[in-house]
Amino acid sequence: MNNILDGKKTAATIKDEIARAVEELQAVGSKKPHLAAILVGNDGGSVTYVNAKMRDCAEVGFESTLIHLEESVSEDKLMEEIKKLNDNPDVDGFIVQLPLPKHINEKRVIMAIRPDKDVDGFHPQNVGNMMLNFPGFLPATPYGIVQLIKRHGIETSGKHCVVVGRSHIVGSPVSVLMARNAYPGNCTVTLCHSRTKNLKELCQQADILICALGKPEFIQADMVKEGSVIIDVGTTRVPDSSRKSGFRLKGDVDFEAVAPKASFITPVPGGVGPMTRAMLLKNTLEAVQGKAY
Ligand code: L34
Repeated sequence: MNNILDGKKTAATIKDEIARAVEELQAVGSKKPHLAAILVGNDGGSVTYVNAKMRDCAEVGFESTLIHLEESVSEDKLMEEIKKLNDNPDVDGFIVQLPLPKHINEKRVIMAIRPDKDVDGFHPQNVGNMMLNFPGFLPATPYGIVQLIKRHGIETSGKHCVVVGRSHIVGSPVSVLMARNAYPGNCTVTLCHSRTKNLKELCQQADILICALGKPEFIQADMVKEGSVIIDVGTTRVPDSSRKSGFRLKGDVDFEAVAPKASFITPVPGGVGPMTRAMLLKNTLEAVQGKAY
């Protein structure tokens, strides 16, 4: 099929660009960009994603540091680690992988990260900058989605973009980016969530449908418009005894049924996930280049 939005390939191109920028930085005597990640506990998905992020760093010539804390770590101890990274001039950017264990106040954690090192773009200062179209860090998944659209030359101006899911890390910010007076952007955006009454009808009206709700195969063929662009953010692990791992990843979209109707569609895996990781690297490079702050 030639309507695949290949996130893996696009992410590889972006990583090549970043690797070249790192070489240029080093040629003028700058140090390597340095990304740190704090991982709390052993959630299967989180461990996989953070390890992949650390591998990505090596691939593009970044330095990386993984701080792995036990599930039972106290909030104060986590805050101490954040303070150390805030104060460490060698660290250009860092993330605290979510979700966090229930006993930790996520809001307090996000508020503690220095906005100019917040390469996840989760701090209210970066969220506000995004809303106002000021320089700052864009959250990696929404940033990856708009890059995927841009690098495939997909028209967005005047289109109806329907976003399903209003999370702080995907649905809400991507709805802002798609509505901005920019390219990609200039969409009429409808943000749908669990209380939306006529979800199916709204999805059927979408020129661009972005699904980020985490329910495997929620979007069926009869919910999408012929010729629409389908962006699937879901990566849910479902049991699969035929796999060595015992599971496989499923998106929010029934790919087999929906793909024939779509002008473009992202696969899972190999769609938005790799783009998320590439844009984290991009933000870290931008932190070094002083583009955001
Ligand atoms: N702080 N927490 C923070 N920042 C983030 O940007 C994230 N996110 C989400 C969860 N929590 C976070 C991620 O990193 C989701 N996410 C993420 C990152 C990478 C991938 C998926 C989700 C990814 O690489 N997916 C691959 C498959 C990986 C696998 O084999 O499991 C894919 O092809 O979709």
